[in-house]
Amino acid sequence: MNAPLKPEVQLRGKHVLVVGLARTGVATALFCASRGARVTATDALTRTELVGAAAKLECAGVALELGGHRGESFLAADLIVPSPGVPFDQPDLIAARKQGIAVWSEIELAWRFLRGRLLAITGSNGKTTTTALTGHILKSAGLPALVGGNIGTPLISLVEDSTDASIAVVEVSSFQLEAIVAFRPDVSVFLNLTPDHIDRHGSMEAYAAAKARIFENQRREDAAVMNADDPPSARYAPSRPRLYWFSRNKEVPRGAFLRGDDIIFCDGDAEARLASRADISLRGQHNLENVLAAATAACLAGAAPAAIAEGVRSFPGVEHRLQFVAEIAGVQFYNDSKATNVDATEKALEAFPGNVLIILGGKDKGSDYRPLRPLLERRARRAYLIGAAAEKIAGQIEGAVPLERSGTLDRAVRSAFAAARPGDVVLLAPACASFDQFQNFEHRGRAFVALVRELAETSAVPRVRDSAGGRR
Ligand code: UMA
Ligand code: ADP
Repeated sequence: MNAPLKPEVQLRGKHVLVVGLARTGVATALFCASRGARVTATDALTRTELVGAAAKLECAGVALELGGHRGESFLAADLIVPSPGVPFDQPDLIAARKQGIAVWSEIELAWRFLRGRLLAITGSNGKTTTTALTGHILKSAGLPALVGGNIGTPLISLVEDSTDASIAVVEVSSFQLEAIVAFRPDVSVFLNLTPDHIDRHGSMEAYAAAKARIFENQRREDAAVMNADDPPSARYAPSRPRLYWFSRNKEVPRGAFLRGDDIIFCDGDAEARLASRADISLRGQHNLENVLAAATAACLAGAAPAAIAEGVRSFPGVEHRLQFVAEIAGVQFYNDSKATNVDATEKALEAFPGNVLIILGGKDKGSDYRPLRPLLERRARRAYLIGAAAEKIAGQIEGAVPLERSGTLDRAVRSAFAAARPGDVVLLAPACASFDQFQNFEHRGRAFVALVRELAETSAVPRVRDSAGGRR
C-alpha cells in the first residue's frame, strides 16, 4: 500500500455550503471553517430542532440557514458538501451541478486531506462488522489504525489524527460513493451486492453502480478485495488494481479461502495460514465471509498472520448485529436490529438451525419480501409483524409461516415469548428500516434489549442467562 498522490484542494477564502447538519455536516462545516473557508451550513430542520449544533457552528463563524434550503446559496457556492442522507437528486443540488458547481461527498473532501493509507469497505451487508473487525485486527497487531466513515465517525473527523503512517479503515456507503470525484482507496473491499436503498437510488443498477465507484480511481499499484462466492458483486470486478478474492467455497489463486478449518491467504506462490474457523466466535456463514474479507484486508495492510488470528479471536462482534441478548427459560433472544434489508434477514435466519420466532417489519424501503418465504418455511415457527410495512410483508409471506400482526415491538416480544418453547430463538431481524416507530436501528435494538431484560425480571423462571454469560 503506497500513499497516493492527491489532487490539491485549497479551502481558504472559498465559499463552502454544507447541506445537512447531523454528524457529517457538523464535522464538515467545522473542518472547513478551521481551514479558512467561508462556510454556510443549511438544514431542513429549524434552529429549535438543531439547537446544540447551531450554537457550536455559530461559535466557529459558520453562517446558518435553517428550516429549509435557499437555492441562491447553492448557486453562490464554490463547493457544496451534502450529507449522505441528502438525496443526490435534491433539486437545489441538481441546479448547482448544472451550473458546474462542485458537489462532493464528505468522504471526497476528507480523503483529499487525509494522511497515510486508506482501506475502504463497501457492500450491501457486513460493512460495519468487517470495518470494525479489520480495525480491531490492525490495532491488535500494533498498527496505527483509525476507524470511521459510515460506521458512525465521519471520515473528516479522522483527518486531524491521521499521520503518514496511519491506516484509516473506513466504511463507505452508496450514498457517500455517489458523490466522489477522485476518492481513491489504497485497498478497497466490496463484500456483496443485494437489493437495498432502492427508494433512494431508484433502481438496483443505480445502487450497484454507486457502490462500484469504490474502484473508479484506483490504480495498478492499489488493491481490491472481492467476494468470489457472490456473483452479483463479482460482476463489477475492476481491471486496474491488483485483485484479491475471498471465498468460503473454493481455493482462490490470490486472496483468502478455507482449507479444512484453516483460513489460508495466498498471493501467487506464497501461502500463509491466517487463522482457524475455531477462532471465530461470531454466528453464521455471513460472518465467516466478513472474517475472510477482514483477514485479507489486514494482510494487505501488513498485519502478521499470528496477529490476525489473535484479532479474530478477541473480536467481540458489533452491537445490534446478531447480538445474543439473553436466555430466559431456555428461550434465546437475539438482537439483529441492523437487519434492515431482506438479505440480512435471510442471513440471520440461516444462522439458526430452526425454531425461530422472528419479528419482522418497520419502514419499508421498497423491498420485495418474497425471497424470505423458503427460509421462513424451513427455519421459522412464527412471524410477528410490526410497523408500517406489516401489511405489505403479510401479503408477501402469507402461507409460508403462521403470522401475527403485533403492531408494536413491545407486543411482538411478549407474544413471541408466550408462544416460545425451550430451545426456541426469538429473533429481531426486521428486514426494514426503523424510522416509522424509532429514531434509528440502534434505538430499536436497545428497545428490544430493554424489553427482553424486562421479561427476564418479571419472568417467574429461575434460570436466566444474559449476554455477559452469567446466570441469575
Ligand atoms: N437533511 C436536509 N435536507 C435534506 C435531507 C436531509 O437538511 O434534503 C438533513 C436532516 O434534516 C438531518 C441531516 O440532513 O439534519 C441528516 O444527515 P444524515 O442522514 O446524512 O446524517 P449523519 O448523522 O450525518 O449520518 C451520515 C450517515 N447517514 C446516512 O447515510 C443516512 C450515517 O450512516 C453515517 O454513520 C454518518 O453520516 C457518519 O459517516 C447511517 C446510515 O444509515 C448509519 N447509513 C446507510 C446504511 O448504513 O445503510 C447508508
Ligand atoms: P452494514 O454496515 O453493511 O449494514 P453490518 O455489519 O452492520 O453491515 O450488518 C448489517 C446486517 O447484515 C446485520 O443484520 C448483520 O447480521 C448482517 N450481515 C453482516 N454481515 C453480513 C454479510 N457478509 N452478508 C449478509 N448479511 C450480513
